[in-house]
Amino acid sequence: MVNSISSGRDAYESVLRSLENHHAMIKQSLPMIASENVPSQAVREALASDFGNRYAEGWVGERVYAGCKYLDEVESVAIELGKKLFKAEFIDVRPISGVLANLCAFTTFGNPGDVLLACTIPTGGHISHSKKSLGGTAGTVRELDVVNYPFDEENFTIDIDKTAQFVRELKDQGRPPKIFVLGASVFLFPHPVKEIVELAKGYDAKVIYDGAHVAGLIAGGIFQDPIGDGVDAFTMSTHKTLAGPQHGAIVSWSKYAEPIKRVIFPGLLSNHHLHAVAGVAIAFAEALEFYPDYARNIVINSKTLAQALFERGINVLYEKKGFTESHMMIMDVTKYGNGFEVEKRLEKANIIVNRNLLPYDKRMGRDYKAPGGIRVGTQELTRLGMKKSEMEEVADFFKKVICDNKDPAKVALEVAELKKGFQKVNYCFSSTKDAYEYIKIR
Ligand code: DSN
Repeated sequence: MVNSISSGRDAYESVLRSLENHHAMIKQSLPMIASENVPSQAVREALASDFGNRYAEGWVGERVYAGCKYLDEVESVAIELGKKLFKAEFIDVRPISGVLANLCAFTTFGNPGDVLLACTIPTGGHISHSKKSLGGTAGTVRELDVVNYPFDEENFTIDIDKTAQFVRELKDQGRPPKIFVLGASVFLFPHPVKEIVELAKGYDAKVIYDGAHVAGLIAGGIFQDPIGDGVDAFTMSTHKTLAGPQHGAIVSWSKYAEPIKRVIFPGLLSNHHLHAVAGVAIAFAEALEFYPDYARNIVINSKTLAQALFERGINVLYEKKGFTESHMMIMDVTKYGNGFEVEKRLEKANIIVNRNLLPYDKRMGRDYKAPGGIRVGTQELTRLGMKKSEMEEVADFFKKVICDNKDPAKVALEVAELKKGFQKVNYCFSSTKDAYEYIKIR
C-alpha cells in the first residue's frame, strides 16, 4: 500500500511509480487469470489515441456530434469484421463492458418481474446473471426474477431433462420463463445451446449467450457457434480469449437491431469509449487472421496443463471429460488448504490465478472468500508463445508451491527465468516491443 501522500506532486509520482512497478511485476509473472489477456501493440496504440477523448453518440453515420469522420470509419470496420467473425447479421460494438452488454440484452428482451434462468455462481454463472439477493445485475438492476438451472455436477453441464421439467413447473405456477441465459465464468465445456434454444421456443422465450470468456475461441472456430445454433443474442467482453481492449459487444439478428441500438443509446450509454472501439476493430482483424491457430493452441495448452497438473497429484476436476474444451480448468485444492490460501501462495511465486467456488462448495459450507477451488487459464501464456513443453514446466511450478510447500520466493525466480523467453505478443500483425513494456508518453 501507498504510505502517505502530502501533495499533488506526491500523488502524481506515486501513481506513475505504481504503473511502472506493475509492468515490472507482470513481466516476470505467469498471468493465468482466465478473464484476462495481453493485447497487441496496435491495440495499446489505439487505447492511447485521441479517440479516447471524443464523443460519438448515436449510430455510425447518424451521430449527434461533429468530428466523427474517422471514428465512424473505424466503428464501421469493427461492425463488418464482427459480423464476419461471429457469422451474424448484426453487431453493436458500443457496450463498454460485458456486463453492460448483458444489461442491454436483459433490457431488450425482458421486463422487470420476468423469469430468467441462469447458472449459479458455483456452477460457473456470472454475477451479472444473478439474483437480487446476491446483488446481481439481472436481479438488482433489471429486477428480473432469476432462477437457476438444475445442474449436472458430474458432467459440469446444465441438466436439460430436469430443466425442461423445472420450466414446466414454473409455467404451472404462472411464472413462465422469458429469458434463458447460457454462458459462464467457469466455462469448461460448450453449453447445450441447441437444446435450450429448442426448449425456449416452446415458451416464446429468448436465449442470451454470454460468450465473454470464449469469444476468442468462437472467433477461432473452435468452441461452439451460438448464433448458428439459434440464440437471440450473444454478448461478450472483448479482452479475455479475444485479447482486445477491455470493452463489450452484442451480436444478434437484423430483426433485433433497432431495439438493441435504442437500448444502448440513449438507454444505457452516452460515451462508448471510442479508443476501445478502435482496439476492438484491431482485435477482430487479428482474430480473422490469426485466431484459428491461436484458439487451437489455447485449448491444446489447457488440456496439456490440466493433464500435467493431474499427473502431479493436483485434483483438476472433470478428468473423465478431458478436463476442459476451453482456455480454463478448475481444481479442488482442499487437500492443501483453501482456494484463498493457495491463491496467495501462488501469488508469492508470481503465478497469478484466482480462487473460485466449486460446484459443491456451498454444501461443504465454503463461501467465495475461502472457496475450495482455483481457476486457471492458459490464454495469456499461449499468446506469449508458450506451447506444450512450457505447460509441463508450469505444472512443475504449481506442484512445487502447492504440493511440495517449496519456498514460493525461490519458485518465483524459476518462473521469471522461464518468462524471459516469452516476452512478445503472438497472433498479431506487429510485435516489435515487449508485451509488457511500459511505454512513456510524458
Ligand atoms: N467473469 C469475471 C471473471 O471471469 O473473472 C470477469 O467478469
